[in-house]
Amino acid sequence: MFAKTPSAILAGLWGALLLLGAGTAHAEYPLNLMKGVTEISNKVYDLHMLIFWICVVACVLVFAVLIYSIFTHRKSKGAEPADFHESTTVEIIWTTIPFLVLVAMAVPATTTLLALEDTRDSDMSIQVTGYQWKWKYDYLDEDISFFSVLTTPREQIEGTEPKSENYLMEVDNPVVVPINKKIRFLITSNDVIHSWWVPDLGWKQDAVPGFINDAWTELTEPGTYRGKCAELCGKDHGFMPIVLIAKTQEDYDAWVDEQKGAAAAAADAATQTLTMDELMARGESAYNTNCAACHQANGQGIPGVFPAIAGGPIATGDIAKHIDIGVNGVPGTAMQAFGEQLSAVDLAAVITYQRNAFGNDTGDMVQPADITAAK
Ligand code: HEC
Ligand SMILES: [Cu+2]
Repeated sequence: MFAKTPSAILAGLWGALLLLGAGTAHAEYPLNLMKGVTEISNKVYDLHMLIFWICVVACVLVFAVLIYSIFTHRKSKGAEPADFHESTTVEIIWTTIPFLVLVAMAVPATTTLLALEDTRDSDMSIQVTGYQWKWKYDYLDEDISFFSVLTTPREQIEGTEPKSENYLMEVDNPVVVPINKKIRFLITSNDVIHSWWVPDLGWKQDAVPGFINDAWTELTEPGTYRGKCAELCGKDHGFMPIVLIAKTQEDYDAWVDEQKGAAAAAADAATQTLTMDELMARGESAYNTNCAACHQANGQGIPGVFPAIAGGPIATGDIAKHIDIGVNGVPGTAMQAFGEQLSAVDLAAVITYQRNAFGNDTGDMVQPADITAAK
């Protein structure tokens, strides 16, 4: 049906691409760098445009001279090549001009880079830690600390439900900051290399285990800014988005109070005794958010990589060992220490759930106090 020469195939592919391009809205795929919403991101954009136009001018000039020379001095017109060697004038010219162009580019580039890296005199600091596959935020001045996990339901990911507007770009606990404050981010990782990237801020920063990188931003407009992990960090790399919400100082203060209230309530809840139904309901949702990425929603795991919880020797065996793995993880494996990630209530519930779901029927209940004791 089709001519199978390489050029015909290439032409076909090119045609298909053009068709695709024509069929999709241009606004969704802007060709240029985005401007972002901060002073720095605009500086980065301006720098990018400046360098771009310098390149355009250089390109036009060089090709103009080249094409003109080839055309006017071609052999068929009887052009005689010059036969001089080592023209000092030419050498000086072709060294000086590029040198000046490079200096003209280096000055604004360095200025922008220095401004981008200057985290001094910040008003507040947030430590950002990458985990497989979620982010943790510690507000160093406020004693607030939480994990931020993807909330897109598995059904949407597996395609059995239509995808929502913020598909794979939504989390349970967004990182909240006040506007008109210089915020310093200290970025690191707990396991592998991740990268914290919110395009509207104009930068991304690697999160490297054992290192602390810093970066800063100052937002002027309240709003929601979304981003994602930008370093290939394993199986669920595409499933650890970032949601940054900028609020007015007043709203931010209210949010801080709310967070402190929630922390107190969690401490309170850790002393309660829950019923089996309560534990199972809470456990199911905690399992789907925190464990299903590896052990799978049906508890079957992925053979050879993530052990099955259904009928598993730990989940149906020694309860103390199960709690220990939940709290302390298995060092050196992808099984993290959830003791510091989940509240005592959630961890008690998730372990109860694992022992009584997927056909496991130990009938065991784990209470928050058991978790606190194991920590
Ligand atoms: C990032 C992937 C990952 C996530 C998320 C994860 N686990 Fe695991 N889990 C593992 C791996 C890998 C092992 C096997 C560790 C080993 O080599 O012993 C494991 C082992 C276990 C075991 C022992 C199973 C057995 O029979 O050996 C239990 C129990 C367990 N995990 C509970 C949990 C709970 C509870 C959660 C959620 C709060 C969770 N896991 C989330 C990767 C994960
Ligand atoms: Cu990552």
